[in-house]
Amino acid sequence: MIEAIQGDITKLDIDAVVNAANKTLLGGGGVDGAIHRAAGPELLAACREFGGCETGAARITPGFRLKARWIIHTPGPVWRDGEHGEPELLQSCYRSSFKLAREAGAKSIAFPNISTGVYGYPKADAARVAVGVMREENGNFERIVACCFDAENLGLYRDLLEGGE
Ligand code: AR6
Repeated sequence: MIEAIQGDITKLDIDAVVNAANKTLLGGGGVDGAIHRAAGPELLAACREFGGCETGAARITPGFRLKARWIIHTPGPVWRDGEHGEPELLQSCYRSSFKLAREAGAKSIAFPNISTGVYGYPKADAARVAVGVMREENGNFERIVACCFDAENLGLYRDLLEGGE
């Protein structure tokens, strides 16, 4: 099942949470900062080992102090005008994250609306990309969660999920 909820992704009781990271994987603001604070300093140490990550790719670490068993880190595209491969890169973030989750054996996974904060991707367009890939993967997971920090995002995801769009 795919569901949209409103809440803090760091608090979820779920197998895997996805982090909207940057290419250094060394933390930052937004959901990335919240995940690093909640998971503890071991997360930064684990992320250093990767030596960074390309936009649209993903890396997996343990969840450390989170309830989640795994954290999947994916740098989303910085929005310019939509003509610089942003939709394809964003789709690749979701596909790469789902692949790592499947390989790890995760049955439940939660995503923030990647790239729509600091990186400026229009929220409705990003949610449409997210839900498209979530539908492709729905059969491979027991639970896929769009974890929305704010009511605006919650409304966008609920409309997409209810509308069958
Ligand atoms: N739980 C769920 N969603 C959240 C949370 C949370 N605790 N906190 C924020 N969001 P952003 P980006 C939502 O800016 O645009 C960082 O500095 C937020 O409302 O976190 O991909 C990284 O290091 C928004 O909908 O990520 C990168 O440098 C969504 O998460 C850069 O920001 C994504 O917003 C990545 O920018």
